[in-house]
Amino acid sequence: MTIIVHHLENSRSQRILWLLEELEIAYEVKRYERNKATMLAPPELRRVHPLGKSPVIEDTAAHGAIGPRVIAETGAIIEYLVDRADGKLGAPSKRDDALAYRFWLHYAEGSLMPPLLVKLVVSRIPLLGKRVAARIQPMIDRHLDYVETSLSDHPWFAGDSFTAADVMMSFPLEAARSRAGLDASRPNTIAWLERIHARPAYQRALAAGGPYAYA
Ligand SMILES: N[C@@H](CCC(=O)N[C@@H](CS)C(=O)NCC(=O)O)C(=O)O
Repeated sequence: MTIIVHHLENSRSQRILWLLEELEIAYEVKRYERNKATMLAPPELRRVHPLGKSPVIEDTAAHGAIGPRVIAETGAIIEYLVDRADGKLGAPSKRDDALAYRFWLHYAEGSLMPPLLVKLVVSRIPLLGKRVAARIQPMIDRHLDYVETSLSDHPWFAGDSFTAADVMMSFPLEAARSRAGLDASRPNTIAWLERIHARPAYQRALAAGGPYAYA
């Protein structure tokens, strides 16, 4: 076992378990629970990486500055694992598909997650929260419309084949379905969610990671 995944319940790290299953790389899961009041990660995660966030992986077969190599940030972990698997599920060979692959890999955390997170955080503020959250929804809707159109002429984000870009896009779209109005009015995106959830590797990752609220 060379990869240890520091997996926070109901979080972005579910994607890493799924990718490891798709790539058939053996791994061990260290599961952490959120603080019930604040929803933050427990302090133990800071002992693995100073940011104390999830996902973080340790590759015990590779050495960093001190001890096993530690990698944080979902996109960086995904690229690391794809490289480690000799490019499996990485950028397609067709130029346009390769550019789309890179785009979605960055877009998931760089553009789509921020308004979803802001909405989640402000909606928890008593009184004004719901009104502020409503002002953010049009911004999210524009993203969801863009995603819906992008999935209208091919089944996967980087074209005709499933890639790690689909893994990267899973968490924001699962979160959007759960709390930001993604529903059957965007059928391409819902069909994509159903396709990813039907993948055997996705199901194995669920079993490995424990309860996950967004599947
Ligand atoms: N952009 C980072 C975000 C990491 C992040 O914020 N992770 C959340 C889980 S979804 C977390 O650890 N939250 C708990 C906390 O901030 O204490 C990534 O994709 O890895």
